[in-house]
Amino acid sequence: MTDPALPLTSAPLGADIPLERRILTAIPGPRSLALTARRDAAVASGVASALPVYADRAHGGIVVDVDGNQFIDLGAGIGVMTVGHTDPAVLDAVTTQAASLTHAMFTITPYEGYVRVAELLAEHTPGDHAKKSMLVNSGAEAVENAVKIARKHTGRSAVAVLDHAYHGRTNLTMAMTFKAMPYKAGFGPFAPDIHSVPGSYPFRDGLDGPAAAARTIEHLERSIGAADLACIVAEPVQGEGGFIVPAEGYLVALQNWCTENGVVFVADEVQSGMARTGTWFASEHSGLVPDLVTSAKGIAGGYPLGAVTGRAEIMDAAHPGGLGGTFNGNPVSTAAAIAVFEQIRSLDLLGRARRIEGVALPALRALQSRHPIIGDVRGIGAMLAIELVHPATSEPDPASVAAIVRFALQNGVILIAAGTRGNVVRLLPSLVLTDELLLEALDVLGAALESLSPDPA
Ligand code: PLZ
Repeated sequence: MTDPALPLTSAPLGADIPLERRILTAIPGPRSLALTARRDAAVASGVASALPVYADRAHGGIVVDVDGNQFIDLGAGIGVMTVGHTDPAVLDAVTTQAASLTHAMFTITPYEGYVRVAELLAEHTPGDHAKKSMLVNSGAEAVENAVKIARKHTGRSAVAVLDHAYHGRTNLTMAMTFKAMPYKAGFGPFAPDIHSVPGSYPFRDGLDGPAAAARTIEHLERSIGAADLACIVAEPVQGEGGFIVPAEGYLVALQNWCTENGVVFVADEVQSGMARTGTWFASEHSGLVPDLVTSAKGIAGGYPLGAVTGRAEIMDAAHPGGLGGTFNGNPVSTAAAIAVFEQIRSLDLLGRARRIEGVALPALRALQSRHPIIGDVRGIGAMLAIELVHPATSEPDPASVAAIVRFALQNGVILIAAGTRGNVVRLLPSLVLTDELLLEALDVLGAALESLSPDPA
């Protein structure tokens, strides 16, 4: 018997979507509400969703829900759909690949796509030293493997991470992630020998790069000791933590200390990498040349893929057979990634990311001049954010962020929150989002700010 839940006709394609904002029903609409009821009975409640609408299809920078409402997508599935939803070149690559080889297991019978992605990563990650890569399924798995490799290379076990970091939800990466609720609470015990140290958060700590680095290094030397430290893992722009851009000179000072002390510097570029900030990797903005780089999210146009790329002599520290995994570097995902590299180049998406900054940053600053609730405007390329505060005290204001996200959705814009205090609104659209749609979405953000009741503080 046919499953009654399956549609009888094939769904309309993403490419048929008119690229416009359109609200047809109450938000959430009736079909989303019906799915919520089914979901509540069948899906574990630990898997919560930020927004109450169910996605049906998408194209470019537009997502259509199951009720036919169309949203300008400023979240891009948390920075994954860098090349845009249902990009034709990615679609072509994965359909061709799926019809010829979907799985072989690279550690049994290898295939070219994996090798090609490793070559492309060597070419596009910072630095012109000899590099090698391994491929995985997710960002967390990339971080796990970077730590494995750094430990094997150094023969040391301690790992340092920065306050406000996000590195994943596996046991090791939970230990490396700063925020307890919702990521860690009740899920311990956590992997040992992980140490969180203060980083650089210019809006909150007021320190310049050298001063913030000196503070970090003081903690490293005093509470861990360089001789026991395998690696420091740092996001060049902190993502979940609130799109925090470290002060100028901070990352390079930290890396210099690592080099002097035989500590591996791992840049976690899962969120900031692959063209998001207007360079291939965000490390480039500060002249940082990490020993190892992790990537995932935007690397494969929505297909699961992650990678660790780095200095050949460090990557080769792991013995043959020491790295792997069943689905790692799946042929369909690698085909998608090869198409993504090509699209970033041929559509000049690095230029588009810089253009998005050029359009959005002044608009956000103009909003800040009208709304003292915006304590800080920051970001690079298409990784931009506003931090909301109670103006009198600069204390975080997560309630206003939640209200803005709700208002935006009602008005056809997908926005997502960030920040370890939940008081940051982040913009990380697809790089193919047009200027017109971006400005339209920013107008909705402006209206959302207008709709807030005046701050009593
Ligand atoms: N490192 C820097 O941003 C993923 C997670 C959202 P995975 N960030 C979004 C959520 O609620 O799960 C992320 C990241 C950085 C690592 C990761 C982990 O990547 O692909 O989610 O495992």
